[in-house]
Amino acid sequence: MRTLLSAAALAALTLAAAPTALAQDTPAPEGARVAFSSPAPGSIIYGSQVHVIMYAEGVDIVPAGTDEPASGHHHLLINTEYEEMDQPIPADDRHVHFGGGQTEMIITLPPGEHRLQLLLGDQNHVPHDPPVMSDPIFITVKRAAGYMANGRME
Ligand SMILES: [Cu+2]
Repeated sequence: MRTLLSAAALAALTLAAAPTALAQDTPAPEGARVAFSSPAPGSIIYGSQVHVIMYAEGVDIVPAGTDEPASGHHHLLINTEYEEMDQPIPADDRHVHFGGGQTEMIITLPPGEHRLQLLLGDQNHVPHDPPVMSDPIFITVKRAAGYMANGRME
């Protein structure tokens, strides 16, 4: 019985310690923030190419995998919201990683209204704690004048 109790006590201790031991949250640098320099909120963009320029202050923008305090890399959320802030940000059409430490990129979007948001990730692509993210912006992409659905110019 004594052994059982000890095992239980040990398990309780291990469980209590687990959240701290497993958490890989990188603390957000003091005063860090990210924002869109481009496009401007409410922009109407003709064509399909959107020039995204990502602003950051209070944090160094570095390539993914860089183990450096107060640093991170940009992620662009396209028409999605990310809520699993203790998990690595997935990489797909809606979660674009700028793992090279880029601060601007031309992306291609289909016609329509799009929600864009920036979310900083640490060296392991996990959001900081608390997350460093921009306000969402909404832009509208329209076909360039003269561009026909069949791909031919008028
Ligand atoms: Cu990433």
